[in-house]
Amino acid sequence: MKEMTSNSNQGFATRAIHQGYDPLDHQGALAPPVYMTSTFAFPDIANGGNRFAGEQEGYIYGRLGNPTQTLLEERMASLEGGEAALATASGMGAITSALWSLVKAGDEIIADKTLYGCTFAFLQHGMSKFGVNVRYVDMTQPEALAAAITDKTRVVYFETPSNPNNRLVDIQALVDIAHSRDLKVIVDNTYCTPYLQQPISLGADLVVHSATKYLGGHGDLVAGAVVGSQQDIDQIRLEGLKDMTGAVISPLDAFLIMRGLKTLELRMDRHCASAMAVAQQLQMHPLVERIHYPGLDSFDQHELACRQMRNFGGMIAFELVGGMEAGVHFMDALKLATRAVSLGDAETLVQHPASMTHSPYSAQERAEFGISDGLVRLSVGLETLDDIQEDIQRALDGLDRRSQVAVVA
Ligand code: 4LM
Repeated sequence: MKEMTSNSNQGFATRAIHQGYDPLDHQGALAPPVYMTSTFAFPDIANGGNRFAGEQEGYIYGRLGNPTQTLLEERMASLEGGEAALATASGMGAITSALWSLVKAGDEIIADKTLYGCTFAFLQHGMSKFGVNVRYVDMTQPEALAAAITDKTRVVYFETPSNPNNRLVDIQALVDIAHSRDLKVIVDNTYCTPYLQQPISLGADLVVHSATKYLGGHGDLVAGAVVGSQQDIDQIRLEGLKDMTGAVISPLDAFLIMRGLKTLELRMDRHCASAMAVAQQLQMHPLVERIHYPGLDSFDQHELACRQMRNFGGMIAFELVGGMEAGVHFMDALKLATRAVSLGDAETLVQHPASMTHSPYSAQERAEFGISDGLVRLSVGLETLDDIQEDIQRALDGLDRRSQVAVVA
């Protein structure tokens, strides 16, 4: 595999656009070529055998790597501040490839209480089938992690901000506790992207991403990534990805993620600015009962958000007076926002976690883990802010009228 080279003196956007690629090495092509190939020719059998044995450089087969994928991996490693990266077919491909590589039957994983629904399903129903015990603690309270660690614990896993309700975890505090017991810390950085938060600089061992979201940014692909030390990434590539999940990224998707990365900084600035404005708008409305947005002064972990994140992200969760029924009416009344799962796209997306992304949690688990049935999740897009706000205002005004009619009746 190609050595990862990083010019960390350059700024984030510069590296997102240029890292690892010189057009003059590629016939002057400004955009990197897409190597649409499943396998790679060996000059002779001895050379092929040496590549398999890891004794000679060179690509072998598409499930192990591809030059388009390698370039994306170099960019992701640079942007997250890791030694190496692995691009995968999906965020779940990244998470499962990493975890399958790091634990064995009898080991224990400690995870945060609030996770993306399929991550929870994988841990709760997948890992447990193979004798790996998973326990959940409230990682907003670092001492809860300290109390939960046993001799069998190998990995600490969390999202921050968490999907769907934007709880924050103090990365540095958790890393200090985990490393004092020789545990690996994996942080899902999907909500922030490396532009807003770099867990490795705070001591995390591995960062995982759903690149489907902000990294790709255009709602046209499914992909993922893992970033960490060269040793961990080699292990995850050669065990987790090659032999266990097979979740290899397609070269075309690797190209599209790199196209997305070129505008990541610009897009994130806009997502953050618009989300802040929408959060303030929602906060002022009398029918909004509770709002979870790290940028608001009223957010109970606002101080941690200011310390840990460059800006506050594009995701808002809130609950309306009238609970789930009001939330459903609100979402159905939106005309510009699209009712769809996923996040981080140019389009504003709205969805109902309890019946959609977090339906793998049972009703009891959702209640226990703070995912209320009334929660509405909004991924604030890149449309003209006035239009996003007008759409939301109109849907809220519709609720207002409904509640007045209800009072009169
Ligand atoms: C969603 N999320 O929330 P792939 N990690 C986080 C995520 O939000 C997701 C994944 C991993 C949503 C998908 C429908 C924090 C996904 C999984 O979907 O496998 O790329 O990522 O709406």
